[in-house]
Amino acid sequence: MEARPAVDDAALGREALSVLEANWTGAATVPAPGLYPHQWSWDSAFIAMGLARYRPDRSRAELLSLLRGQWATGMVPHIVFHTPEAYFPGPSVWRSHDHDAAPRLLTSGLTAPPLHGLALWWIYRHTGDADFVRRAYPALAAQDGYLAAARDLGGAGLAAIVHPWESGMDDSPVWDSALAALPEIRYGYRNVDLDERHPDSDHDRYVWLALRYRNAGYRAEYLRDEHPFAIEDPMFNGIWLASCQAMAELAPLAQADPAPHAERAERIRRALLDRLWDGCFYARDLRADRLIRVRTVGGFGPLLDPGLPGEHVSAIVEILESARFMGATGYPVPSCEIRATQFDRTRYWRGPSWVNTNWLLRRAAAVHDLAPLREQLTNGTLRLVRQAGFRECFDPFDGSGRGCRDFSWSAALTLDLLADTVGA
Ligand code: 2M8
Repeated sequence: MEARPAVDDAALGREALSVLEANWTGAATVPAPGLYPHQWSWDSAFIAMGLARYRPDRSRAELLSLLRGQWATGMVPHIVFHTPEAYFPGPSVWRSHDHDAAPRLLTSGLTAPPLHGLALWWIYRHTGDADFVRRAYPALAAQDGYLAAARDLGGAGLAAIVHPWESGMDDSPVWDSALAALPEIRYGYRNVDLDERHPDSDHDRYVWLALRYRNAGYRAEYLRDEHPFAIEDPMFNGIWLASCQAMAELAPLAQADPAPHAERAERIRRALLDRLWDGCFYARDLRADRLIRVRTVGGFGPLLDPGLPGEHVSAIVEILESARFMGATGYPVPSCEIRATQFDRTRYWRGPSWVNTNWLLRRAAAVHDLAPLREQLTNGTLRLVRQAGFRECFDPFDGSGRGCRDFSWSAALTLDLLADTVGA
């Protein structure tokens, strides 16, 4: 069922809820029927936040269901397979069941942006449910511990991603140079047949990287010493920082000490500024030991930090509002700088606008009291879904929908925007 453009906010809200109802499997919400038939990690965090004011029961269930896939190491996997539905790469590729630290549920072996601390805070803020905080807090503290212990591959306090899928922005041009440095692989695997996606050669490299990590037993030492892809990404770390701050506020409710969370947030901030800043935030390739100077929406991630110094806030907002990003497109926020040679308005994470990144930047605007920017992001995002429906992403110039339909985070975050607009 495609969500049709709605004529008023109440109808739009009902359509969003019906998309989420249709995508609920009984255990979790799938990102979209058909293309993504399992539970994805940061999708679930967005869905939980979007539902917090409408269906607090489902919001809590969404987060808990994802955490059932958490490994004993604290790692929250990027996919949890609740059903036998076909998807590539599925359980037979990841083989989580062969790993002692993995849970009984089948999962992938990679992680995803750690948005879940912020999601827990969001649920608490809108429901006041301290029991739920007490219940979910230990798992999220363990996730934080995992990132600090196993992913600080650069040794300065940032978490490194070890696969493009871990960024959530799979085809971003930021990964191009690191992928190009890998050997040429020809498996011929494909999970979807969409021209908007990566070329086959990239997809084969994705699979090759995942298999190398799996064959090394998902060991942290292997990641540190041998894995050929290790990148400090500003969006992943900006989200981690926001979750650490959220956990510092929640810790007392769980009779835990907030100080380690606050200290971690400060360490991430310092490392972001020391290692990724050069007029704006760039990702750092740890294997090539250099900044990757491609500006994408990922570079705005550290804006989620209320403690980001004012001069950095102004510099980033200027770029965001400039003709390089939302200043020139009709709709916020292109996923890649439109003047970059890699920009492509039709290709997944290489140009189109996404509801989740718009929502994160709107949150960042709220954190820094940037009311006009917040309003622009709210209105622009609502215009996109009103006109094109709950699509996976959108052409930033004409607002037409791209990727799959009935996409859960587009629906869920629309609900959140509507709740603020109409005061639900
Ligand atoms: C996309 O990622 C998956 C792999 O994990 C894919 O390309 O098949 C990304 O947009 C990611 O951010 C998202 O979590 C996932 C499910 O919506 O799809």
